[in-house]
Amino acid sequence: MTNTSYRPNSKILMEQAGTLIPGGVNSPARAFGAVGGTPIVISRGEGAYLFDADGNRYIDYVLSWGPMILGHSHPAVVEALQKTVRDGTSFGAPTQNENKLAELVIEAVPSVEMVRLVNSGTEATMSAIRLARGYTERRRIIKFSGNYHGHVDSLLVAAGSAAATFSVPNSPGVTSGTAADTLILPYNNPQAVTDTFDCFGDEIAAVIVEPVAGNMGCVVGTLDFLGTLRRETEKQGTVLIFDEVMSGFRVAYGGAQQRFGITPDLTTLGKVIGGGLPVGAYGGKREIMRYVLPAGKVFQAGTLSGNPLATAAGIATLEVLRNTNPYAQLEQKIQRLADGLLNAVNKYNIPAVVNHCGSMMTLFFKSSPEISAIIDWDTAAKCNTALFAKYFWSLANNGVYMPCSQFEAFFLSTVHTDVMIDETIDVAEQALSQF
Ligand code: KE4
Repeated sequence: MTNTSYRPNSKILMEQAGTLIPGGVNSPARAFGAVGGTPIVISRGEGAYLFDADGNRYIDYVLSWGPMILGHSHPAVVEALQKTVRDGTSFGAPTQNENKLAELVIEAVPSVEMVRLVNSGTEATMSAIRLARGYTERRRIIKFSGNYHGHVDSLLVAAGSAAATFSVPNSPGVTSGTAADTLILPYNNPQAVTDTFDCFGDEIAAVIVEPVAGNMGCVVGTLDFLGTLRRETEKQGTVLIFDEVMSGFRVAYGGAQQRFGITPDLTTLGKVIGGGLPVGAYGGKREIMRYVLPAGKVFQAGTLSGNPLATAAGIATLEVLRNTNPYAQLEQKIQRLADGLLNAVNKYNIPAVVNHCGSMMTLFFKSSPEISAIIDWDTAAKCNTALFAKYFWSLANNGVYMPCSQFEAFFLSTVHTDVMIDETIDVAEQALSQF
């Protein structure tokens, strides 16, 4: 194990950042709020490794919160960017790369017959919801507790007190009017879905769901739950949106919908399809997508949508994934890591479970042995976050960089080796022996 706890430059840089940027970060997920301490400032990435501003090396399991499935500075991506940048970075006009990336997405994702490229997962989910409302001419939407779909006003909501689970804002700046049309249901609860559709079915424009959730930690949607969603939405003419920003090209090349054989009406994507550059996308049935301006009347636009650099990185990434099909190998690696971590927690009698799907995973520190499984936000929220924080720092101080929250998933790349995984298990075991 390497001691990576000496980080004076991260401290200096974060002090400076704190005077310039709210909270010193351009996204709160990086602020280490859940684990305390000073965020680690990263200077570069290479393969499965990150190097911080003090030269410390870490095995990286955050992978930019999912995009870097090929690892950092993959030769194919670097070459594609170097080639593209010489010809200019953005024109605000159609380019061939946009057709190529659209083709790759359409070819890969079962539900997608047409696709619109945007710049982030948030833009994708925001646009998909607007499209579903425009297409159905209905206003209500359903989301699930523990699911995160980006900072879309209508989805920054918490379950209200009302029995009907109408929502209330959970961020200043989100109005009660915006929240009022959003219903929140418990994840992995088919009965709640059926009951809600019995009450509001023909008023519901869309259901948006993470088919494999990553934002309460990794929690896999059951076939019963996802199948109920598909049946109820079909019955009521509601648009079913699979938010595959995280699971897309991650749990299978065609995403969770390919893995589970359940086809939504619309799919949102991001992360992997940009190969580390800003790309989001929403796509689905031609019948619905033809409502999007200028083909239809549902407005959505973006200066840098489909820009040459981002599409070049996305194309390079998807072509490597399509041509090498690394998914079986990724599953073996994540199983190796899961087995090793479970052996370690069991060795020291620490109540914990591992959830994983494809190459995303979470080690949950249960608050008591009575909790048999983490299946939704209620069970996830009971986890021992103080223990998680201790675990996080013990790994971070010994060369293993995990997401800084119990309620995030971590990821493997195609360039994580068994040696790295075994080293990670050793570091984790050493950490857990101190608990
Ligand atoms: P972005 O706007 O951050 O590109 O995507 C939003 C989004 C939408 N849908 C799902 C399922 C997502 O996981 C995300 C973003 N994921 C978080 C990590 N849990 C991004 C990290 C961050 O916000 O910095």
